[in-house]
Amino acid sequence: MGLNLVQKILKEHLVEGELIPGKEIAIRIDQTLYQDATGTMAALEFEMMGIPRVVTEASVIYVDHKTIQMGYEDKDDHEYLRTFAARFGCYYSKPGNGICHQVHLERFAKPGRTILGSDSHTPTAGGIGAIAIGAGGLDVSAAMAGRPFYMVCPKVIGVKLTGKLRPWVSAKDVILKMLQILTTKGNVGWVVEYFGPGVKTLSVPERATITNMGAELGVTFSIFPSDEVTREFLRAQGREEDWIPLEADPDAEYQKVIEIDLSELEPLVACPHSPDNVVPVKDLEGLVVDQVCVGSCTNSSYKDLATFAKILKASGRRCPPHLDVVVAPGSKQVLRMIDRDGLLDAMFEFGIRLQELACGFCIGMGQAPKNNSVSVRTNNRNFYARSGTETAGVYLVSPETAAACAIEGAFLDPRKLEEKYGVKYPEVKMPERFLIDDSMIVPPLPPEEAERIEIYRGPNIVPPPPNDPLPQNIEGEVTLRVGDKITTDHIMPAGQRLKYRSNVPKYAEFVFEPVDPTFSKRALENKDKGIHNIIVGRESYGQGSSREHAALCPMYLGVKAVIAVSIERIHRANLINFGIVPMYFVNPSDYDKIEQGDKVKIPNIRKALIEGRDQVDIIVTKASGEEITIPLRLDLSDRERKVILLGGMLNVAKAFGTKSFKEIEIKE
Ligand code: MIC
Ligand code: SF4
Repeated sequence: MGLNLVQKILKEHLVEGELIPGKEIAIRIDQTLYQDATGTMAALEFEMMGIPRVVTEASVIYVDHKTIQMGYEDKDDHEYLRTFAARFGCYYSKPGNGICHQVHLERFAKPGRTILGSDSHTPTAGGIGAIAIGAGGLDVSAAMAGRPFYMVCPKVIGVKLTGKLRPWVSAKDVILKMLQILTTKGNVGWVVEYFGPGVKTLSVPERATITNMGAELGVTFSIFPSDEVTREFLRAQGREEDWIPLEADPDAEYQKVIEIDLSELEPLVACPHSPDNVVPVKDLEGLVVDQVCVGSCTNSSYKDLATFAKILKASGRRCPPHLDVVVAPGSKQVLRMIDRDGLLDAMFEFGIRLQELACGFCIGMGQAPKNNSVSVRTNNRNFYARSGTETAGVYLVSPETAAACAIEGAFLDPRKLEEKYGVKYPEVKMPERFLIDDSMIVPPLPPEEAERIEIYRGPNIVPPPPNDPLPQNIEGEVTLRVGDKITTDHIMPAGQRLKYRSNVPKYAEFVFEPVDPTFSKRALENKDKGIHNIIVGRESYGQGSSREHAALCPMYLGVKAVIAVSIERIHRANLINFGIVPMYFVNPSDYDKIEQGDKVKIPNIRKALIEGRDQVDIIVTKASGEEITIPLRLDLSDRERKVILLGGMLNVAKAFGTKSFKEIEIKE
């Protein structure tokens, strides 16, 4: 039997284990990326590992999230990262150079490589034929130090693309269709591989839009073949030598196959507050729009912005008075090219507000919409409160639909633009040569010079707090009980709070702020009294971002276990990395038996982990005094059990350096 593309690249990089879906494997990592919001903590963790220099082909640090700089904290963090990069042999992409995933695709990603990034949208680079995975900062730091990355050998969904997108329908609609089919729940342990005749009709940035939002499906990564289209993209980026052809064998097999006929798709929109809440744009026509935001790592390529700008220009209209149209190009390359082509001016003529080349509105850094408003955006997440305004609804669309909404001031199916405003669909060709300017990417220093660099540490740089090994018994209370699809934006809000990413005690004050602002204080009080905190969730707990702070800050507050029906992949790995036990209901209906405030005892949890047990019983005491026993599944690999027993990955690194897990023995 032939191999699919995923199997081929994994096989090349396999360090431990066998390629059997569901079994834990370890793979070698070629490239890594940090961004500034997760990178400061990850870099501090790297420093604790005591490695003199990164060992990867390329490790890049991007400053793109914390660029508003209200107060000294953000710039202090940038300076820490800049000097860290110089000291340890990383590339440093300066603030203003662009969004990590867009720039990485343009300048670093290569087909056939493995890329690990401390950001959940790292799979964007799957558009170029790389296996690109989002992970917690600690895992990325370990890869920079030469440790392999551990993951569950994935099951592969093959998505056969046929046909060709019709005018006004674009890559965003493909991934919104995928979200409609697969939803954001239940895809842990899967990856997506695109194949079929439709692939060649999509440019690399379009493919990258599709792999980018694979993160919203909850799959570990998504990947496209590397073909002539990939070669042309790399040639236009001046890096044809990075190209290799890569595709599945003709007789490759997939665990599941979905077929999408591109020519049958229509413009789609994801409604608040979940990226899988997808309906056709035509169903919302007439709904007044208050804000349109174009950009983010999903749709900020040259093609996206050129298409958007050309539509605005062709309409000959001006921005309606009630509407704000915000544009954040993805990289300096994109901005300079649309400027060169006169398209920036066309957008200004329409009446846009230009934002910095950064994540910005996507992560709630500025542009918070007004209360109870409708915000139409081309980014990838519309989670509750992420925009910075709890009462606003965010709708996720393509650049074409964003343009139609901007012109109309209300929802409009972009296919109606021709009839209503005389706008013909603009054909934007991929440039033969992109404008290449790497002057804002600082390359690594040679080792002799790097050793002399002193790392800058401002007062906001606080090393990660220590954790104790797992106690014999967990005894405490359900400090918080939440429902389905709790995202890491619920657990650890970004936006205004982002500046505390390198200061855990301070950031921990905001854990679960959008859900229950009293949580942090209550948890800390329990911790001071020796009462363990336990969180209970339902399905898809920990969706969304890779921010390890959603585990690290709860750890600091004394959270010892998270009990849920299902937990998303990156968050689960982060919990383990910080010594918190992820546990699952054997009977999902037992969720209903637990209430917030119930007392919980998990006797001999330490022993259970040492013995490698799969299931434990917990004793829940209700306010009435009634006691119930609930069975929970553990589902941990041997390696994961060791990490938790030792109190997290930092303790492992401190005590055992780069020793393999097989050599680590824990007796009691
Ligand atoms: C996001 O889109 O939520 C972020 C901000 O890029 C995060 C990383 C972070 O929280 O810093 C992600 O996607 O991993
Ligand atoms: Fe930045 Fe938004 Fe992309 Fe996250 S999803 S990396 S915040 S642009």
